[in-house]
Amino acid sequence: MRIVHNPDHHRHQGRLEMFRGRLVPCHETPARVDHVLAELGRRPQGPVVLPDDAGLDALLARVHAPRYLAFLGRAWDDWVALDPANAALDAIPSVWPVRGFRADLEPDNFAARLGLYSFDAGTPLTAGSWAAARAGAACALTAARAVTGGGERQAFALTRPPGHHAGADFFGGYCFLNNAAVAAQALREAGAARVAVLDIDYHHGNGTQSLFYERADVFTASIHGDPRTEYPFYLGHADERGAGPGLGHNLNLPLPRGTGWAGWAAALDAALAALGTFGADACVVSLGVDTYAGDPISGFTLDSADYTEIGRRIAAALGGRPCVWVYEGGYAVDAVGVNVVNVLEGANAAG
Ligand code: OKS
Ligand code: ZN
Repeated sequence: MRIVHNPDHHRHQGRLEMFRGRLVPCHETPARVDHVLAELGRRPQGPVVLPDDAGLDALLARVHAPRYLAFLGRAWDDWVALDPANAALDAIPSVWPVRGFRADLEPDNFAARLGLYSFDAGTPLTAGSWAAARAGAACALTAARAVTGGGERQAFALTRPPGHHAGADFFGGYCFLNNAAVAAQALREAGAARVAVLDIDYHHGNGTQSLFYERADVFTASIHGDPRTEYPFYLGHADERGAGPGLGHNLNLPLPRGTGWAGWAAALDAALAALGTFGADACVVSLGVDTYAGDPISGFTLDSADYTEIGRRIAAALGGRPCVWVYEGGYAVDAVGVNVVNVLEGANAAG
């Protein structure tokens, strides 16, 4: 398995996120990737390579709205232009257009634009966020190329910030660019007629779901904490099955907070059966390890050994078809290295 490491991930380093009336230290830290890389040094799973961004900007424009990409590319400079003192602060939105407001017009005011293109106050935008996120999308693209003519069956995009909450024109949930969607689109354009995205992060992949909701060529499945009680709250219910040509091509498997291995593994088997029925030619896995019992912001109770079995089951179900693994959440920093590499080890053994 080829590992594509984002060398610019540390350039995104948010300081504080809004949580229940307080600004608290960000959970989504550079250590999350550093610990996985360190564990890969101890238990190598394949060559570690750097991303290649050839063709990336055109591909990004087929996943995200061009005006959103333009906004992200200059957001930091616009933030500092508001007030030079802002250079010492992260940009955090505090106003949003909800139902009935105009979303077609881009406000001249930067704070208003920041709200137009986001859905929470937990995702600080920093001086290096765009560089880190763009290099992360390049990792996803490079991983997709590795499994489509690049001589590998599996590849892992080892990157942060994560991506699965980011939609066509919005950031949130620590995500700016949807790396899994970039990989899925790249697999499609490399010739895979039917691509599946399997999201096993604790949180519903609302961005990924919305990007492919009306498409018949990309099947999306997500196993996650029930949005009635869990972030991102406003999407991820079982009755969301796709629309138009995509009807029947989205599967949500929400599980109650507290779910352990037995319940979670049954959902995984159901998702893998649905992928088989769909007839995916290639797969992208949004690999969050915030399903771990020790995760500070999540509510499932998987243990480290379970992750090996997850990798094994997914790779076995794919039967050698190309698979791109993309790092999403996971905040028990002392355990994320072991848990992620356990998945990759299980996948390598079965794939
Ligand atoms: C409120 C808490 C936000 C939770 C974000 C979850 C990010 C994640 N500030 N998504 O997969 O891990
Ligand atoms: Zn998550």
